Amino acid sequence: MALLPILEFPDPRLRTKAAPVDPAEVTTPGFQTLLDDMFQTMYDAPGIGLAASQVDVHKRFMVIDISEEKNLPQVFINPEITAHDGGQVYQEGCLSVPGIFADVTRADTITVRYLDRQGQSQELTTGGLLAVCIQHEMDHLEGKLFIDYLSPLKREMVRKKLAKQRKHVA
Ligand code: GNR
Ligand code: NI
Repeated sequence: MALLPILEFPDPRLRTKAAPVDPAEVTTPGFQTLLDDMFQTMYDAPGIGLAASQVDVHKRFMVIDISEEKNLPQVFINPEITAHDGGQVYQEGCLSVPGIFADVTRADTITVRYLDRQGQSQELTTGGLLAVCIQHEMDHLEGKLFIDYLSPLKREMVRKKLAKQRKHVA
């Protein structure tokens, strides 16, 4: 297994629209190893989700584990939201926008169709944090970041804060 480098804003590669995964690829050793590497990278970070786009793989899938014990890994391949209801506000963060947290409004309940890591078609209706996380990861697959929902003024504050953080690291 391997830790993968996570792309950080404003890397233009985070703006790539990801292409569908060929279902025949899902069960190949190469794809299964990539899933394991993404889980290891996500747990190490630590984070509750990781989209392939964040590790410079521009295909439509992500790994998620919102459990306390970090023992409920979930894989969503070629996800499609087929229904959504209501709204919820959650303070989001992103491994690609480190140190920044902001409220984002998203659907409260979603139904998502996807392939699991065995390549089997699944449908899940869920709410709360898992629904937030799925929507956040699906945005990555479209090249979208949670800070895109902020007002121009707040986004400018984020850009300055990140530039300052980087200056201190450098
Ligand atoms: O680790 C993460 N936490 C989080 C918190 C609130 C809303 C979304 C997330 S996803 C984030 C990991 C990440 O950047 N996934 O793309
Ligand atoms: Ni993110």
